[in-house]
Amino acid sequence: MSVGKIIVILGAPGSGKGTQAKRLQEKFSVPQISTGDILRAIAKEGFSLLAEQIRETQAAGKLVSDEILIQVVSERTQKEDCKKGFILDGYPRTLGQAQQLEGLALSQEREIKVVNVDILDSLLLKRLTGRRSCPSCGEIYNIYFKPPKSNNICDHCSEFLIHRSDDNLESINKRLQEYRKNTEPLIDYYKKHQCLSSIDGTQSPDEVFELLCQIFQ
Ligand code: B4P
Repeated sequence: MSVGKIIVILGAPGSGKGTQAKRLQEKFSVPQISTGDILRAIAKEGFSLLAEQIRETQAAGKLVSDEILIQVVSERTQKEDCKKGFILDGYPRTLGQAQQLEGLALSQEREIKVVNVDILDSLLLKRLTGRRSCPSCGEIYNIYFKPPKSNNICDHCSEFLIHRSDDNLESINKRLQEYRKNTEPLIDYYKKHQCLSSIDGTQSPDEVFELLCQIFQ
């Protein structure tokens, strides 16, 4: 990956953005910035109005406001570890966020490269309801496709795995609606800006990773 780039991973909830962004982070030694993870961390911090707002919004499967996201991303991308570039996992998700990202890229003199992970709706349900994650190391499992060796325990740090509060049928339907309305239009937006590649996300995690490496090396 050439120095200084901003990699954006677009895709429906459950398309595998987080799974792949974590692997890319290791391969290219640039940080994965998951806005979902950052928001969950703020929500866990305490009983502030902001934490409560985020907890409720995420659990309902709605999008957190652009104002909050713009602040979160600006702060995170100014950190020292972003100097060589970074991977945005789950950001932008609205046109307003995409426009803000352009301003950020311009001010940091960086190029934006976007990859869309394409997936069939029929696969999303099992991926999301089956997802479990480790609260300590962040490893993502799936009870159907990638179960941990020992039931509900992380293979790496022996922590109990978490089932996210938004990985239930009602929130998943809402998240898909939000995706269709706010995020899917970004595919055309980035096509027009000629910085978009698309890959088939229905394949195995190893095969999807191989496709991504071909794009970014
Ligand atoms: P996120 O945390 O970003 O989560 P996601 O989109 O649901 O999942 P992802 O696509 O990363 O799937 P994963 O790799 O885990 O967002 C959660 C919420 O945060 C949003 O609803 C919103 O409220 C808020 N939020 C975040 N960013 C925001 C923004 N910019 N603006 C406003 N609000 C924002 O994979 C899913 C499952 O599939 C896993 O179990 C995995 O093991 C499995 N899997 C992955 N790849 C596979 C493959 N190739 N084959 C089989 N299984 C696979």
